[in-house]
Formats: sequence, structure tokens, C-alpha cells
Amino acid sequence: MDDRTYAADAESGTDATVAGWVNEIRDLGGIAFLILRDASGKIQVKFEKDEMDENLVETGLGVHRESVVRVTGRVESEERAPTGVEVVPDSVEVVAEADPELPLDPSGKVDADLSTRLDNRTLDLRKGEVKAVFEVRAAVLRAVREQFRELGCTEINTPKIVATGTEGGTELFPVTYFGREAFMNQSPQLFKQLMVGSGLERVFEVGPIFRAEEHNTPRHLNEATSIDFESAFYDHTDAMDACETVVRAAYEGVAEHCQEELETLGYEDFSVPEADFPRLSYEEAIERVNATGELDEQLGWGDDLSTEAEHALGEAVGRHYFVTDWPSEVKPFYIKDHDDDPELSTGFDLMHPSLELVSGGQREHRYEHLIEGFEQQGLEPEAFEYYTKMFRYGMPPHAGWGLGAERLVMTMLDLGNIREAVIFPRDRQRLSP
Ligand code: AMO
Repeated sequence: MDDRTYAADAESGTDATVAGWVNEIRDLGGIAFLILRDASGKIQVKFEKDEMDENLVETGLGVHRESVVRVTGRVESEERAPTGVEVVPDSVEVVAEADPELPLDPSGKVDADLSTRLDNRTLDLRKGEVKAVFEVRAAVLRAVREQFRELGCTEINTPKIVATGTEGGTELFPVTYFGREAFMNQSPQLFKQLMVGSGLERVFEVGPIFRAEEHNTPRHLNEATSIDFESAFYDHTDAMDACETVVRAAYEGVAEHCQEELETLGYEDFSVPEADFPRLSYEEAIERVNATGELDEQLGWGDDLSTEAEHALGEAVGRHYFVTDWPSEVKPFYIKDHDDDPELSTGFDLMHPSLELVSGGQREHRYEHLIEGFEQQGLEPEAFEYYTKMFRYGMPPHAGWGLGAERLVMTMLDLGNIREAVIFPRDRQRLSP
């Protein structure tokens, strides 16, 4: 059906049909160029006005920018053309006309603010540097999936409409489910855990999570993509090993498949983070933060790491690092405590120097302890019976983690706002497109 040649594949000395968007028309008088853009790149179409059919010249040069055209002609080599070739057209068909006024300029010559860009994402993604972000994102997901397979995982999909929350009760989006109260899921946490007790044992999921965060920040979304991992017979240190492997694989995948995109984005020194991410205990972490002297108030045991604290620590460490052995009280009920110190949990976070990427830990797999944990956190175990019940039928020790896909891409490409890493972000104000 599609007999066209991509701009990047057009070879001199052939007849070809190219199709795409009118990036620009350059009229130099006797000679004019239509620069056609498609997913592969750009190609120049040459109009020598005096030597060509008048209608052809009129159609080709009269078309508005960003219209879709189909051009058939002879591909000839031309040193001065951006790709070394140009098309001398026999026919130009305007397939879909664009309005003369555009809400944003895909050539990037006129800047648009983020809000205008997000309102007009289709046009925004016609820009090379924006498209490149999403090519990188796709490469990240591909590499991550491949790495999970290497690790012996099975990919699963779990429900997004659920009866209960898991990550603290305040950040839930309620929905009506045939007259019953239901919620958009905050995390596949409980479902992935249930699968380590199934015949699958080691699983991963890439899917949406929903958080009713009240405030707009450059690092929070109300719908994010979570990359989740869970494995039977793993402890928290095994889970951290797997986490490091997957994060590094994402960088490796981008380095392997996205050289062109990295160039477009201006990354000359893109590098894969070195192995053996440092593992700092929570206690060491707060000591190091306090030692930086960057905070107005010293951190004490049990304090969460504030954004300022994360920045101070990130600067001090200077690379990806884990924070381990968090106080039990700040971690959720499903995280297991250390056997020799119930005040300390096996929970960990993976930090990029600028922000948190991952939470994880070994899970509480002993039925009685799990029920106790629910009660301590003020949750009713009855509401979670579908989950707790399975812990009575042979649930192996297990561990896992959740990695925010957008934060991974954001930190990898040094994007200033997490929304840059989502095609159609959901935030406090934005519900469409
Ligand atoms: P947590 O709530 O820390 O842990 O989420 C894990 C990771 O998901 C990403 N993330 C977000 N990204 C953007 N916007 C948000 N609102 C948002 N919320 C979370 C972050 C975060 O580090 N069940 C546990 C994981 C586990 O233990 O396996 C959980 O959901 O990158």
C-alpha cells in the first residue's frame, strides 16, 4: 500500500515518491526549494521555475507550511542539499492542507511555552528535539523489557481499577464502579506480590499508576508509568542488584540505539552510569546531609529526606546511589523489617543525584507479621483479605521495586520538567489532550 520512500532512503539515480510535511519553502527567485520532512528526516525538492510546468510550481510552492504532500520525481545528487540529494519533481500532490496560522511553529524558530506545546503535542512532536525525547523513552522501555527477560521475568498486566489503595490513603482517585466506590490503582504492589507466590515467581510490569498529588511540581504527575519488578526468593540486596542492572541496561539501550537522537538533543558525553551504585544506610545518609551544612535544620532519625536534603546528598555523592535500612515507621506495611532489629526496615530507595527514582524492599511474607503491619499502619486487614489470604497458602520470601519511567527519562536527559517526558501528561490542571 505504502510505496513511498523515506527521505533518508532516497538514492540518487532512482525515481521515488516521498511523502511528508512541508517543513519550509525557500524561494530564491528563479529557483525554489520545498523542504519535505518525514519520520526519517528531511529532503529537498527543487523547483526550477522557468523549466517546469507552471501548475506544478504553483502547487509545490503555494502550499502552506506543515501541509502533507506527496512528491514523485527523480532523485539526483546535489552536494549543496542537506542530505546530498534532492528530488526534481514530476508531480506534487497536496494530501492534507494545513491552516496558514499554526498554534506553534514546528520548525522551532519561534519558541512556545510548555503549556502551548502540551496543548498541541502533535505539532510539538514534529520538532526533532521533542520527537527525540520520545524515541529515547521508547528505547528505554525496550531495553528494560529485554533486561527483565534476561533476568528470567514474565511480563504481567494487573488491574488499574481497584477496591483499595496501598501507598497511603490520601492520594487516591475515586471512581464509581457500578454504584460501588472504587479507585484508580496507585501501584501494582499487591498484585505483583501475589504473583511471586504463583507459578510465575519472577515478574515485571510496565503500566500506569495514578496518584492524586494535590500540587503541581516539576517532578510529579497524576498519572505516571511505573516499571515494577518482583521476585520470589530474593532479598532486598538481590532486588537492588536487579534494579541497578535494569537502570544501567536502560542507559545502555539508549547509547546503542539513540545516537542520532542524543546528537539532536546535544548530548556529546552521554554515558552509562558506572556499576556498583553506592549503598548508604539511612543513618549514613542523614549524617552526610547534616555534614554538608546545606540545610537550615539538621535532620533527625525518622525524618524523611526533603527535596533540599536530596539535593544536598545528591551533590555530595555525585552519582546514582541507594539509601537502605530506612526506619520501619516511614515505610509501608508490606516492607519487611530486619530480623535482628524491628526498628529498621529492608526498604530502599534508588536516588539519582537530583531526585528519587525507585522505592523497593524485601516484603513481609509471614502471615501474622503482615496482619500486624496492617494494624500498625491503621489499615483494616479485612479490606485486603484477597491479598493476605494467599500468604496462608505458601508465599515464599520475596523482594522487588518500582521505578518511575518518566523520572528515569527525565534524569537521563536532564529535562527540567517531568512533563517533557510524557506525551500527554496529567497534572492538577491538565485533563486533555
Ligand atoms: P513509590 O510510591 O515510591 O513506591 O513509587 C515508585 C516510583 O514511582 C515513581 N513515582 C512517580 N513519578 C511521577 N509522579 C508521581 N506522582 C509518582 N509517584 C511515584 C517514582 C517513585 O520512586 N509500591 C512501591 C514500589 C515497590 O516497593 O515495589 C511504590 O509505589 O520514581
